[in-house]
Amino acid sequence: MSYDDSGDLILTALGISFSFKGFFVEGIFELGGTIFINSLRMLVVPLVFVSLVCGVSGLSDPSKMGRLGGKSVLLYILTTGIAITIALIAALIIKPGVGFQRPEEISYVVNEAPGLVEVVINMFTSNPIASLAEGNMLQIIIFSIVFGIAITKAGDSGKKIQNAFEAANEVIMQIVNIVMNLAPYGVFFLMARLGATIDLGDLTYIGKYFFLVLAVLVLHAVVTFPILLATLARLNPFILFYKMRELAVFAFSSSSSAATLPITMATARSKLGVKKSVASFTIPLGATINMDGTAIMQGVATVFIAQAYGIDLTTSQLLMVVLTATLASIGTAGVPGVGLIMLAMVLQQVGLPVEGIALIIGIDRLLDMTRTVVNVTGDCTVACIVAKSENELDESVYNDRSL
Ligand code: DAS
Repeated sequence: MSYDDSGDLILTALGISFSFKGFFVEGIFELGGTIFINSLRMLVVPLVFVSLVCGVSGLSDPSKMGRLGGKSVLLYILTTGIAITIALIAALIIKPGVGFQRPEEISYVVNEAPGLVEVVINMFTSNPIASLAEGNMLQIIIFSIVFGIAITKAGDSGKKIQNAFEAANEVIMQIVNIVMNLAPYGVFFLMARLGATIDLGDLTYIGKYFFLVLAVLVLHAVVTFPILLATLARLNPFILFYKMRELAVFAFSSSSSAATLPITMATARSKLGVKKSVASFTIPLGATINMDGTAIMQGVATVFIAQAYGIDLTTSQLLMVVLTATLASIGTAGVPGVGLIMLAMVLQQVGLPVEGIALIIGIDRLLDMTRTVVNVTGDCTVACIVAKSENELDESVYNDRSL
């Protein structure tokens, strides 16, 4: 059984829990749900630390970085920042979680959010081991980036450390696979617990969350990317969408930017006319550090969960969400469900209850499929913009609709 099979289990879980309301809440479902949430949280620190060090030590390789790498990283961070900002604004306007009776048995104390200056100072750790142990994600992210850059400047010693981190990353991705394969059971327990603690009427709030995420995903894909393509590269965005149709289907069905990478690469090169010198750098980079769709889910989910728990997010907390989600996406590999693991980190960082994931995990599968399409669309968009700016885009290929 894998992450894909969550759907059937959800209906079963909801059916059981509505029929035995209250009976299972304290027992097996509570236990199973908590174990699954903890397994997501368990992954956050090792996944972010190791994949970020790998990501940065790979991309800041001087022979690769240069103008091309700088443009790509800037555009990827820009589009992800735009995505999460749109998501936060939309969620603050629509208020999908306001009035949602949060699960009674989860008590929650609002952490006093630090001011912006304090946030910046706190980003630089005095003890990285303590930061890892405490799960201070901004400190871990900054330390990982610095550590990754230092690896590239340490010659053979750095290469040895980089190889060790690449190996560790492989192992950690196997742990992610194990946890994701257990996801259907975790979703079952969480939905059963949720079903026993909320009223049918509350499901409308989850529906509002679901459709708001979808709406922002579509908005970002059909507005932000076309504007960037038309203004920065003077390219017809409709041609990009038309040529990405097979790629979109695979990204949707696989829910994995990483698995889709070979098709993304082939699409960029043979259908969009991006030359190999650019595609071979920007596309793998994007599959790793560019997750606009995921950032959108994290933005809406964070506001939704805060509203469901009756918490008003301060401006510095909202900025922290933008910063954390944007930076964290740099090192996160594109595999099914990884957005949920990163959501746990964002919630932790802004002091919100990670248990709030239980409110949205049941409908995350379809959102994961959709946001993966947005992630790879962003990768192709940036690849075309960078290639055009480097005169490495064959426009006759890009404009050839027969391809
Ligand atoms: N499935 C991830 C990807 O491959 C996206 C996510 O989990 O949010 O891009």
